[in-house]
Amino acid sequence: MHKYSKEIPFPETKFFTSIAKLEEKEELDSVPSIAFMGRSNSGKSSLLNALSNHRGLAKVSRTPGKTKLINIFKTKVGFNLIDLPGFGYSKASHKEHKEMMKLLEGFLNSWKQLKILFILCDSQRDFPEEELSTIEVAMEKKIKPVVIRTKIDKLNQSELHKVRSEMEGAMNEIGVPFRVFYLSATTGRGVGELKEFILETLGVQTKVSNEEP
Ligand SMILES: Nc1nc2c(ncn2[C@@H]2O[C@H](COP(=O)(O)OP(=O)(O)OP(=O)(O)O)[C@@H](O)[C@H]2O)c(=O)[nH]1
Ligand SMILES: [Mg+2]
Repeated sequence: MHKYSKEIPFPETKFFTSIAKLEEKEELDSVPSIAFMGRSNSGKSSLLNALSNHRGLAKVSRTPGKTKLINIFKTKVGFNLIDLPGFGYSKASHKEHKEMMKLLEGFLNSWKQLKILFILCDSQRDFPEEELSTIEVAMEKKIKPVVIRTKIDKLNQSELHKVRSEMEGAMNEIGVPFRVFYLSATTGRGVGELKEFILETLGVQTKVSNEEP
């Protein structure tokens, strides 16, 4: 049984490996995993760093399109975190975009033990229709889709309210509720709640007891 205390940093994450093609995944997909998907610059790498209390773990960049590989990080409590390449950045050619979307689609279709798909979206941007479709695809594949609206430190109360309404609208549109988190990797707001959600969903024990097993 894995044990984890909220007081220690989130599952002491370490970089494990990168793959450029799904053919390279070998047995990697047999480990329970959670993945972070979203447009380039939506804050995937920053969130990974915030979750693991490790600033330099995943590369953060002002230049969109920094993460081009599927980067896999290992936690000490039996599951992997996956930083997926961002898509939709302006400098990407049509061909590059198509290749990236194919890779992401293939990932959803083939990654065996994907437990949660986090779909990140910058709170200052509108939630795209394509992301709505991704939520539906994940649901069909019995992968739990969870939306994360990032960078809320940049919003005032009324703007945050608008983002919440937008997500309620999105749920009405697809007719099925899904979980949404509103957070900031910069201030840490909402990150603790997300950590607890991940550990709970993956069935990792969150309190260390003094009793012998
Ligand atoms: N203010 C603010 N900025 C953030 C936050 N999270 C990320 N950023 C900034 O947004 C930019 C992009 O962040 P990344 O984490 O590299 O984004 P990404 O989704 O991994 O991008 P790609 O690797 O290109 O797909 C960086 O300049 C970050 O510093 C946040 O919570 N608040
Ligand atoms: Mg990145």
